[in-house]
Amino acid sequence: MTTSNLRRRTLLAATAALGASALPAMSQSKTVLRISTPAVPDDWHAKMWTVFKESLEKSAPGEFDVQINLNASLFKQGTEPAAMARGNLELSSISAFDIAKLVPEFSVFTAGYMVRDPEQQQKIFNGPIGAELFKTVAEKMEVTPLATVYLGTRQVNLREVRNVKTPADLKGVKLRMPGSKEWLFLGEALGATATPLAFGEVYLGLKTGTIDGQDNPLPSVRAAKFYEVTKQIVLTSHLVDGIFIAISNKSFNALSAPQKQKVTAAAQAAAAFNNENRIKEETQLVEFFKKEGLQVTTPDVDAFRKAVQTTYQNSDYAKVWPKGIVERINATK
Ligand code: KDO
Repeated sequence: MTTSNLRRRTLLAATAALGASALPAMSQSKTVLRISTPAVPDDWHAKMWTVFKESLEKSAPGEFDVQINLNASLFKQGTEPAAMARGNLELSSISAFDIAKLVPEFSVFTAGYMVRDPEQQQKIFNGPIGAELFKTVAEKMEVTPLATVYLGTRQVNLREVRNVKTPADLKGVKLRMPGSKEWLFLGEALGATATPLAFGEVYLGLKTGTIDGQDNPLPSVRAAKFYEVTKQIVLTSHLVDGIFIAISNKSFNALSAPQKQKVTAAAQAAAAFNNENRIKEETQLVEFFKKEGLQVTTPDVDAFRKAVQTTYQNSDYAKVWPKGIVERINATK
C-alpha cells in the first residue's frame, strides 16, 4: 500500500468512527416518538403523521425524533393501546372500539348511527363530553388523547353485486370486521355474519373470497385498493367513525410544559390536515368508484338506522352508557 493510500484509509476510518460516535450522541439528546398505525401510506390518516413530524420540526427544532411506522409494521392493529400503556410505544391513533374495551361507557361511540357528521363529531369531542370521557381514558388507559381525527363514514363494500335495501338483505353475508367483539357486534347489527380479520389481510380475503365484503370509509376503500377486488358499495353510512391521536402518559409526562403544548399542537395540525382532505375526498369518491366499474347503490338507510339503533339500545352496551349521554350527543349541534 502506498503512503498516500494508507493516509486516505486512516482518514476514512477516523471519519467513520467520528460519525458513528457523533450520531448516537445527537439522537440521545432527542426525544424519540415512535408512531404505529395500520394505515396504508396513501390514506390521509397515514399522511397526517408527516404533518405531525414537520410541525414539530418547526416548533421544536432538534428536540424530537419522530419515527412513523405504517401498515401495522411495528404493532399489530388493536395492540397499540396496550403497548402505549406499557411505555413500549409513544403514539398511535386509537379507535372508539379500542377505548371501549377498557372504558365501557365509550362504547356509545361504537354504536351505528350515533354521530351525525364530522362537524358534530368535532364538537362532541372538543366539548364537555370529550373532556369528561378523555379524562377517564387518561386514567384508565395510561394514554392521553390529543386530537380527534375523522376516519370517514363507514359503508358496506361487497365482492359480488347484491340487492341490499334493508339489514335482512345482508343475511348470510360474511362481512369482515376488525377483530374485537365491539366491532363484530356492529357487523351483526347490520344484519350480516361478522367475521374478524386484521385490516392488512382484507385485500387478500376479498380477492380469494374468504370474506364476502368489508366495511370502511370510502377514502380507505380507495387507499387500500379494495375497489380492485369488489363490485359494489352500499351507502349504508352506518358509522361516522373517529380515531384519536393519543400519546402514552409515560412519554407525555416526561415532556416539559412547552413540549407538551407543541406536541398537542402538532397532533391537532395533523388531525386538521386529515379532516379537511378526507371530507373533501369523500364527496368525490362515488364518481371514482363508478368509473372503476363498481355499482354504488343506496339502500333504505332509515331501515338500517332503525334496526341498528334498536339493537344497540337493547344491548348490554347501552346499560353502561352514562345517563343522558345519547340526549347530550343529539343536542350537540
Ligand atoms: C379497519 O380495520 O377497518 C379500520 O378502518 C379500523 C380503524 O379503527 C383503523 O384501525 C383503520 O382500520 C386503520 O387505521 C386502517 O385504515
